[in-house]
Amino acid sequence: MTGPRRIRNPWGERSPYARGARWPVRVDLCLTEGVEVDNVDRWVPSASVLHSNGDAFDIAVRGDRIVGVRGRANDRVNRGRLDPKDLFGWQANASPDRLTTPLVREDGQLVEADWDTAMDRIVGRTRELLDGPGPDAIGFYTSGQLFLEEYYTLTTLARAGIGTNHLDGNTRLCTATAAESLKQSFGCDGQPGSYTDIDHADVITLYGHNVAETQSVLWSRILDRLAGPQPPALVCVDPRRTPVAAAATVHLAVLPGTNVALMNGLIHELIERDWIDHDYIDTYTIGFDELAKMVADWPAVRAAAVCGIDEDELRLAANVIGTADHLVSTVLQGFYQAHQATAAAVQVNNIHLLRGMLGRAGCGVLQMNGQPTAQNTRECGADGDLPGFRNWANRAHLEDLARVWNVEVDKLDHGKPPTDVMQMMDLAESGDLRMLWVSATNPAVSLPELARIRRILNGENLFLVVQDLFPTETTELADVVLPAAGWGEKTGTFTNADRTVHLSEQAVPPPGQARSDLAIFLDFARRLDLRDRSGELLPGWDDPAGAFRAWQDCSAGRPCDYTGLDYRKLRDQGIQWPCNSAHPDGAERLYADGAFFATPDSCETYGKDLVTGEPAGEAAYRERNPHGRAMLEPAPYLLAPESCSADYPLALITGRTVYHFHTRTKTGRVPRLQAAAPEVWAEISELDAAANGIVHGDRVRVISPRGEIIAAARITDIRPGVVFVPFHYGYWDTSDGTHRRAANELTRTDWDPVSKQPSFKSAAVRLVPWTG
Ligand SMILES: Nc1nc2c(c(=O)[nH]1)N[C@H]1C(S)=C(S)[C@@H](COP(=O)(O)OP(=O)(O)OC[C@H]3O[C@@H](n4cnc5c(=O)[nH]c(N)nc54)[C@H](O)[C@@H]3O)O[C@H]1N2
Ligand SMILES: Nc1nc2c(c(=O)[nH]1)N[C@H]1C(S)=C(S)[C@@H](COP(=O)(O)OP(=O)(O)OC[C@H]3O[C@@H](n4cnc5c(=O)[nH]c(N)nc54)[C@H](O)[C@@H]3O)O[C@H]1N2
Ligand SMILES: [Mo]
Repeated sequence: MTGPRRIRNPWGERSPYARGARWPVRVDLCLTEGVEVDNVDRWVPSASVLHSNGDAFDIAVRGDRIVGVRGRANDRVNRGRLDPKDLFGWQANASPDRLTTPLVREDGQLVEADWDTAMDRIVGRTRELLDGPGPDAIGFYTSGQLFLEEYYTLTTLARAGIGTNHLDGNTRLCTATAAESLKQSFGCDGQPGSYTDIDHADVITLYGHNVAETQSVLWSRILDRLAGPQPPALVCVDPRRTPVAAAATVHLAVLPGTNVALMNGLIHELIERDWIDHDYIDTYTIGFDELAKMVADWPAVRAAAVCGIDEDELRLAANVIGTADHLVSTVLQGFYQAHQATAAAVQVNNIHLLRGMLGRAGCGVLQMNGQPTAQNTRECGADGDLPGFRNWANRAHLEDLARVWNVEVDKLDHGKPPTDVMQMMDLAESGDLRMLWVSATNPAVSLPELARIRRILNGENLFLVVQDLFPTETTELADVVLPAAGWGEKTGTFTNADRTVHLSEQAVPPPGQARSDLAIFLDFARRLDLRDRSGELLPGWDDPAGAFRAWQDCSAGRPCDYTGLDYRKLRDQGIQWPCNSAHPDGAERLYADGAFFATPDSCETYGKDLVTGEPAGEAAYRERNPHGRAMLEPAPYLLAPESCSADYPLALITGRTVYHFHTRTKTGRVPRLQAAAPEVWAEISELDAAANGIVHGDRVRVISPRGEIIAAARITDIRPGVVFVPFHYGYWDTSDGTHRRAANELTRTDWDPVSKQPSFKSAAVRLVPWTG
């Protein structure tokens, strides 16, 4: 077994390579004690579901058991490498406390039941609500962790079958801003760049992205470039000294919530120093004058003062970015989970448009995803979007979708955008939403302001269905719990952050009576007898391959065109969409030709106001962007809504460690990973520790206006004034139910008005030594 070495060194050995060369292969392997490569029964193709990188590997199987994993040497994403979660995460599958039978609530207790009983309760309640208040009383809250086939099935049954507008994914918490920023700038979702851009870049800029811990194989790629000839310069924007910051040429440790001020300062410098590509701007974009006008007020001195950084450092970063030949930028939660999330992320796109750094090798923007299958939630319309990046406000797009599903268009047309999960929580709170079906997400830990979320999910008038692998804080609140088959126990496809599609095949049977999410959704649709306009079953498929084919039809001619893919091709290697007759082997980059999916007839959105989130409407868009160019969009900097005060003097930010995935339902059950980070902690600066009488290792109370947690103090070189708490730790495994460890006890019910993504990285807190 690749042992504890990789716990201590998550990135493994270096394989240096030169600019423009091919990233060398390094095959990582982890097998159970006593198992060798040559006594494995079979290897089953798959990829990681513990982040968005899409690391490809084969699952080692002996008998009916998963006994390890081996990275795929030929895959474009990882070239054989695996990160610690990839290496050990599969061990959670065999955990003894998997959910193996459905549970239903009887006299206040969850008790074991058979599938008929559980499904009859759900179908009974659905019928009752459809006959009464109608489809708007029913909501679905899904994930970024199911498979494409499952999302497309859920979308079909929810939107075309039941006809509700209330379907969203936890992608709302994760990559809603990635999607929204791409829509705002390029007219449509779809990652412009490719991971191979890393191989060619001379500058890599990471905005609020701790890639070293969150897509660590991608960081290995960057480390290997740094170790080779002609290494790239790195610019890191993060209040903490992350491993990325430590390796960076320039580290801008901005105050939380000041990203837009920083971006305006950087763009000011680029324009003032004329580090911009006038031809590109004239030919391919609109909006330059407005942007130039906005940033005119943001000289480095002002931006640096707002961000709490050194003016010369900001200038240096602008110089590095402005003089780059091949610029790659990545953006993630430090930008997305803030009050001006979309506004800030759009400025990164602006830099690439201003510098003409798009659609060429080494010139890519990666508005990153986080979850392994978040891209598919968005593509399939299992979030607040419509399948195939269709525009909810464009009647022709709705008609086209109605044709695909063979239903009446009015069933799909709600005259407003699909409901986001924060709005669903409001609707449940007000009593309008009466049934919520949660699949593959743990909102009782991951949504902001948990005291409120618990109250809502516990509400007497809300019928809560939860479909998971394990008992969780959320299943505890459910009326019906459905045991699901997980990764390795079912077949399906999923797409990573650079549009690479992988196939994950069933390796072993699920435990007990657990069933795949696909089978559960289809069972529900059949029991409800959902039908299309011709009286045919809806969804009209019975298995993953059928769902995939139906999705291919839905994606045909759309930007995310899957028509050229099939399971057989994907068994060999990951392939990037679009994959169709024009691109039979997939497409490395989008927008190579400056042709954006932004014409009024093709765009996914008519755009929103970056301050208010107000949709612009079709007429305004047609007038503004008749030829479908990329859009340079300015944004004013706004103060974060909860600023520090005498009572709450510190800024709280939250995030991740390399060893855990989210609410730890998997990684908490993997001994090596759990041992590496067993308890919640709070990172604080030496200055703040001293001011509060705290020593490294002390237990401290972290208190916000909404709640408090107790965490072990870690004194780090985080910038003074800021506290970081990982959000992984819920309360299900603490003996005392009142002992709260979840960062979201502290966070606020607030979101970016454009993407509706909650601002998990902005709250004010105080620290008090714990004496209990
Ligand atoms: N190990 C591990 N990997 C994961 C996951 C996991 O749970 N564990 N989850 C996956 C998922 S779903 C996601 S979304 C990604 C997330 O991946 P990342 O976005 O890289 O992770 P985070 O730790 O949430 O946040 C990134 C950084 O934002 C910084 N930050 C906080 N506030 C601000 C701010 O105001 N401005 C700026 N510029 N930076 C700020 C934080 O200090 C933090 O280092 O990771 C994926 N990969
Ligand atoms: N404070 C704070 N809060 C945050 C964040 C932050 O940075 N700070 N980040 C946000 C982000 S980016 C994200 S992505 C969310 C993540 O938040 P969640 O989605 O709530 O976290 P997970 O623990 O991944 O929950 C997924 C659940 O699905 C189950 N599951 C896994 N695979 C399957 C499957 O195949 N079928 C079924 N039915 N169930 C399955 C798992 O057991 C687990 O219970 O948290 C968000 N919340
Ligand atoms: Mo995420």
